[in-house]
Amino acid sequence: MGALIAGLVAAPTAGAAEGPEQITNGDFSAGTAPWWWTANSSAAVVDGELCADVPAGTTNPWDAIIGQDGIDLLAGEGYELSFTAHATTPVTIRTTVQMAVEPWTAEHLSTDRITTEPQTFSHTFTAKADNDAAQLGFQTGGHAEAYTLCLDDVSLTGGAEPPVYQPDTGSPVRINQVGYLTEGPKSGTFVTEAPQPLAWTLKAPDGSTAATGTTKVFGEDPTSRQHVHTFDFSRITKAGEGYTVTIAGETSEPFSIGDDLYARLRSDALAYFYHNRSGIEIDADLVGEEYARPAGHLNAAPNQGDGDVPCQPGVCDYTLDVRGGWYDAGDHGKYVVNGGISVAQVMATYERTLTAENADGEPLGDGRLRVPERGNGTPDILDEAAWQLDFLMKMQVPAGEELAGMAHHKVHDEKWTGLPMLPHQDPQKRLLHPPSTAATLNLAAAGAQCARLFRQYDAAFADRCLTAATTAWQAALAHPEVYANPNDNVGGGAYEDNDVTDEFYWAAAELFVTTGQDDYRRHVLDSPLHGDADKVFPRGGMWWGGTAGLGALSLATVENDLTAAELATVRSMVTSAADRYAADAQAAAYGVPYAPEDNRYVWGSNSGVLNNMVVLGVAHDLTGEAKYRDALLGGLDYLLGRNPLNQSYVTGYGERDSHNQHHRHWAHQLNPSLPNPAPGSVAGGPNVDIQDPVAQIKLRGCAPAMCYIDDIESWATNEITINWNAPLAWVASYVDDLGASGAPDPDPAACKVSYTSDRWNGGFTSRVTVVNTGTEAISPWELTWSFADDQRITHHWSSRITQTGQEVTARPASWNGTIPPGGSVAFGFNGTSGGRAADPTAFKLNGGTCALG
Ligand code: 9MR
Repeated sequence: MGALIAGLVAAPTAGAAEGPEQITNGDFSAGTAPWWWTANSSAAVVDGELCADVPAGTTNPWDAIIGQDGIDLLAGEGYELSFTAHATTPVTIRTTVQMAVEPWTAEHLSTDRITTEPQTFSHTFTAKADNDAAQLGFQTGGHAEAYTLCLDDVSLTGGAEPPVYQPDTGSPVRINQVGYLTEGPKSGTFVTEAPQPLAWTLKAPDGSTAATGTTKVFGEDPTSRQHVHTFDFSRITKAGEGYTVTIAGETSEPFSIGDDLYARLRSDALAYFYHNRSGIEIDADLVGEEYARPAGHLNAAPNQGDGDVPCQPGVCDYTLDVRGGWYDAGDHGKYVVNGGISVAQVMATYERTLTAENADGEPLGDGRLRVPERGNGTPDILDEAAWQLDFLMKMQVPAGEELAGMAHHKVHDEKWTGLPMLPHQDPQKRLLHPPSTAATLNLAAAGAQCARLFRQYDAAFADRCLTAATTAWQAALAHPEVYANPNDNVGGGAYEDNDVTDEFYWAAAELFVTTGQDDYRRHVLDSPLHGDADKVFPRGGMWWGGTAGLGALSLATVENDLTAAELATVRSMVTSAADRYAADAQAAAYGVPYAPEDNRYVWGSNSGVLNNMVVLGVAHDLTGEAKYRDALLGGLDYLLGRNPLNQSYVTGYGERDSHNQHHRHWAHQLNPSLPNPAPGSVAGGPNVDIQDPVAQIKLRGCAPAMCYIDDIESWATNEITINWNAPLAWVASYVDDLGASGAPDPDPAACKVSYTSDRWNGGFTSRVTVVNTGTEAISPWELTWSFADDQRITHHWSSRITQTGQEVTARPASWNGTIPPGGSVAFGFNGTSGGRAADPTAFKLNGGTCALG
C-alpha cells in the first residue's frame, strides 16, 4: 500500500521544491551512513528503510534521536523537508532542523503523528540564519512504551548547491613518492594550464642541480580532466635519498633513486595477511604492541565464534567448524569467493621464485616474514597461505550431505556491525551461506596449486589439498550453475558472480598443471576463453569475478604437459594482454597501465592496476622485454603518488599516504587509541560509482581517477582487502627482485671480482681482478662501482678509468678488451682519501651484478 500524505504544507516558498537536495543517503540505499542515532536506540536498514528500536521510559523527546549533521542552510532561502515514516505503535515525534550545538536554535520544528501505516510528511520553512553545519533530527523519546520507528525517503531541498569538495592535492609536480629504481624508467606528471613546454630541474639531495630538461605537453587528461605535462629523467642513475623535481616554481615531494627501495614493501604487503588472520592471537613479538590483539571469532564471548557455525535458515541442517582463515577486508566476513583468488596470488608470489630466473625466494623463506610458524622448515609465505587454505577446505560441504564437495560461498555476521570493532568484540551470530559453483571452483583451483607447492614440505597437507580440489571440481561439474544471491548482502558482501566460465578455466588449469591429467587439459583447451586474451585479461584487470587469467599465468609459467603449440597460445595471451597494458601506460598522462573502458575506475581500481602489473611482470619474466617492465613500474609510480590526487595509496609509503582506510580495528580515525592500518596496506582507490555516503557528499561530480577520499567511512573508495594486498605482494616481490639493475641481471655467476687495497695516510693503491666464470667470452667489458667514501683516483694502469663523484667506470686498455671463458683481467690504481676509504663491495660488469669473491 502506498504512503498517505500527511502534514500541512505551508504557503509555498519560492523555489524550495526544485532546490538542490541537502540530505545524503535519504533513501538508505547506501546503508546507514551518514545517519546517526543515540546509543539507546539501535538502528539498521530493514527492507530499504531505516528502522530504530526506541526504548521505553525516556522523559524528553530528545532523549532518543535519529539524525544527520552537516546540512548547509542559507538565511532567507526556502526549504522543503519531507519523509515517510511508520511505527509499530502510533506515536508523536518531534522533527527539527536546528543548530547541532547549543543553543540548538531551531529553523524548523514540527510534531508529527506517526501511525502504523507509512505516511509521507512534508513541511516547508525559510531559514533565518546561515548555518553550514545544521542538524536534521527525529526526536523520538518521551514515550512510556518501546516501539520501532521506520523512516524512508528523507529529503530536504532548497538553498544552494552543496559546496564542491576541493581535495588538497599538494604540489602539482607528481612523482613516485617512494622512489625510482637506479636503472629503471623515471618520469612524472605536472598539472598546469601552460600551453608550452616548461623547464624542469632535478635537485640532488644536497640541493645541487642534478639534471635539467623540458616537459612535454600532454594536454587534457581524461582521467583527471586536468591539463598536464609529463617529464622524464630516466638517464639519471645516481642513487640517493631526497631528490626533488621543480617546475615553474613548484616542487615535488621528495623521493629516492636506489637499488633497494622495495624490500620492506615486499615484507609489509605480506604481513597484511597475518595481521588479518581470524582465530589466532596476533603476537606483539611479530607485529609490535600497537598491532597485537586477541584472537577473533573463537567461541569466547562476546564472539559467538566460528567453531560451530550453522547455515542461514533452510540452507543446511549441519554446523561447520570454520575457524581460521583471513578476514576479507574492513569487515569480519570470510568469503571463499575472494578468499581463493587472494591465497592463489600469495602462492603465485612464491611460485614465481621457483619459475622465474631472476626471482629470489630467499626473502619469502623460513624465518623471513612475520608469521608465528617461522622456523618450521617451510617457507614463511607458504605458512601464511596454509592458514587460509585450511579455512577454505573447512568450508566444503561434508561427504554424505546433499551438495557434498561444494564450498559454502561465505561465512559472516548476521547483521552489519559498526566501526570501530576489534574481531574478538564482534557480538553477532555467524552464519554459513549457501554453497555456490564459484566458491567451489575457487577451492578447486587454490587446492590444486596448494598440492604442488606443499608437496615437498608437508605431503599430508598437499594430499588434503588435492583431495579437496578434485572433490570440489567434481561437485562443480555436477552443479555448474549454482550462483550466489546478489541480495544476500546484509552483514557481509554478496560477492555474486553469475558467470563461472572463468572459474572453470582457472580450476582446470591449476588441476592440469598439478596432475597432468587429460580431462583437465581438455577443459582448458575446450573453454571458450582459451586463446581469448581480451576476455582472460580484461582491460580493467583480473579480479575476484574474473579469474581465468590466474589459470593462464600458471599455464604460461609453471612446467606442464601442454604441447609446444598449446603453450604458445597461452603465452601469446599473456604477451598480447601485456602489449595492451603497456600501450595503455604509454598513452596515459600518469603512466598507469590501467585504462578501463570509458575510464570507469571501479571499486578496487587499484587492484585493477596491480593485476595488470602482474601480467606485465609475467610477460617480462617470459620475454625479458623492457617495455613490460617499464609499464609495470609506471603502475608502481601511479600507486605511490604519480597520480591526479598526489596520493600514495599504500600506508606507510610516501609523504602523502592513505592511512585512514575503512577497517574495523585499524580505526585510528574514529578512536585515537586504535592504530592506523599497518604499513603496506593498499587502499581500493578511485571508484566512479562512489556508493558510500562520504564519497557521495564530498566527491559529487569527481573525475574518474579523483573519486577517492582517505576517510574511514568511505568504504567504496578506501577499503583494504586481502584480494588487493595479494597482487601488491606479488608486485612488491617482483620489483624488489628487479632491484638495482632495473633489468634482469645476466647470469650472476658469469663473473667474479676480487678487490684489494693497501692504504697509507691520505692515500691508497687498489688492485682489481675480474674473472670470467661463464662459458662465453666477454668482449668488450666495462666494470662499474661506486665508492662509499671520498676516494679520488689519481693514477691508473691496465685499464681506462673515469670517475664522476663517487661513481667509477673501468674499461679495457688497448690489449685486454676480451676476457675469455675462465680467463681474467687485472688492473689497478692509486688514489687519495681523507678518510677510511672502504673498499667497494658491489660491482657490475656490463650492467649485470658481478659477485665479489
Ligand atoms: O571488491 C568488491 C567489489 O568488486 C564489489 O563491487 C563490491 C560491492 O559488491 O564489494 C567489494 O567487496 C567487498 C565485500 O563485498 C565485503 N568485504 C569488503 C569488500 C571490499 O570492499
